Amino acid sequence: MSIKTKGTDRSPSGAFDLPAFLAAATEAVNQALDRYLPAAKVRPATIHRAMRYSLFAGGKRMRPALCLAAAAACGGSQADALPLACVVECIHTYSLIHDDLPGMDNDDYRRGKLTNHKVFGEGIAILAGDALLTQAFEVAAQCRSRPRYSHQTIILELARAAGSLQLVAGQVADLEAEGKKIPASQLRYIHERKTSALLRCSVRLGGMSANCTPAQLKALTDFGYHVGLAFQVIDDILDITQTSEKLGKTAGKDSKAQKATYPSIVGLEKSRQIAQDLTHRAFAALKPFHGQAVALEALAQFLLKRDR
Ligand code: GRG
Repeated sequence: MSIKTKGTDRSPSGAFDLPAFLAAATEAVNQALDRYLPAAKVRPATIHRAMRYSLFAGGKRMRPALCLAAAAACGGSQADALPLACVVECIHTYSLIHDDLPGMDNDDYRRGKLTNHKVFGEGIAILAGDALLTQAFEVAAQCRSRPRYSHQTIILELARAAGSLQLVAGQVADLEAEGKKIPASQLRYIHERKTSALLRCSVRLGGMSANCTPAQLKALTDFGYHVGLAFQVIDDILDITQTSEKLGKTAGKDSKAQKATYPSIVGLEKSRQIAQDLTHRAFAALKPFHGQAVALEALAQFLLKRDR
């Protein structure tokens, strides 16, 4: 069955119905994640409860939605994209659990709830992150390979996005930049890795699940890169313009931790302009889809306007 981005996903006015798409994607992803993860009672129950606690804490599921939307743009099926949508959410959740640890950002709240280590203790939180990262590769190894994309290609894609040259590199550079004045080029380096790498990987994996052409993969890569950068600029803006209640995590943490952000370097207005420009570049990347990438377009617009 192909992913609906036409028909029932059209609102009565004929525009793409993003809320309906997001609700259906979230429901499908939550059900699939529930199937992939060991049940909370499975021994050792503590680790499975901790993994599930953060995974089902109410994240926005943007990476899975991007993965499913990319598959739809390439004419793929939900059944083929869903495992990879779950994989990117497992890696994302692992990174949040570890980011919140006392040795990293030391945060008490995430996704509107106490952070994993506050509930389960530091040791179990570290292990819950480790187990979610490993779970991601277990699920990826069982997904359906496609003529152009073998399991090896898919697993390499994930390992590179999550490894010490991308996601981990971003976190290292972020930690090392704390309390320092860094140039905008270094901030871009951090954002490319800590945020954009996994978003770009999400859309690329969606495309791969649909056996996309090399030209489509290139377009998705360009789209994911720019949406990923915009996502982080918006995240920095929200950190200073929204409340902790709205964000579900401690607001104002960046300036408190003397973190370099776009607003701190170029100001709020210029940051908004940068986020808009990056989103326009993301739209431009979708040209080769000739209007077939409606869900990706709607998601990029939604991410630019998001308030949490
Ligand atoms: C620990 C290896 C390692 C990496 C951590 C994810 C991360 C890197 C740090 C968390 C802080 C941060 C600002 C990361 C950038 C990505 C980002 C904005 C994450 C929040 O993503 P959302 O808003 O969160 O999609 P939900 O909870 O909705 O899934």
